[in-house]
Amino acid sequence: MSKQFIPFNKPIELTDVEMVSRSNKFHDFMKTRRTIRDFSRKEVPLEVIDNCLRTAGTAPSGANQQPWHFVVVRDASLKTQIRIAAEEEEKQFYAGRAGDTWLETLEHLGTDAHKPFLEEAPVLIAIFEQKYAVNEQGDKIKHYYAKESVGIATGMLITALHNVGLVTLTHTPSPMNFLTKILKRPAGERPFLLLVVGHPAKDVQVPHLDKKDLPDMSSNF
Ligand code: IYR
Repeated sequence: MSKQFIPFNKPIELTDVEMVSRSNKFHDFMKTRRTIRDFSRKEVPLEVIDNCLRTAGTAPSGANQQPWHFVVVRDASLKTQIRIAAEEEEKQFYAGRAGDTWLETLEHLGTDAHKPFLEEAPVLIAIFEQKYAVNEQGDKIKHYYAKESVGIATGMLITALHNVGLVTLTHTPSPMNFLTKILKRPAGERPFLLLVVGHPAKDVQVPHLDKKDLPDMSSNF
């Protein structure tokens, strides 16, 4: 593809004071995001999910290859199939495959192999990383920094969903190959994670967690 450049119109122009205020407000809002493991069955408009996916699709990616695919699952029988397959993997995970150290590290979250949210939540978004694309001649086109790119897009998706008051669970049953089979995805794609999306169940509780303070996660020179 030949090089083509167009003018960049800076979308927002703030003073330093306005930037401080806006960054504080955004942080105050983002720190209210919590991972939720108990969902209500209340539906979510598809248009909202589509718009949040459009936001995810604005993410930067290696060579702008956009190496992601999002499968939105609302169909009850597909959700049941996913729950059955995920719980099968999770049973083995919690019965020993994880190893004692991993299970001890997880203990404070109170998770187990039981995953009712996979049927109860109105929307599951299976996120796939495209390791390569296949062109019309059938050649494989390698994607660069695919994992980093799909990770960034997923973070933006989680942020977009939080912005409309929905809650999410980043679920990573391991291994996740069953998603490729159930959702009939092509060979160049690997399941990246399963995002559970909806409204929280009534009176849901969350673990009391601390986030790192700035000095514990950043430094200045
Ligand atoms: N995938 C399992 C285990 C699990 C692993 C991590 I790392 C977590 O932060 C939470 C759970 C499960 O979903 O239960």
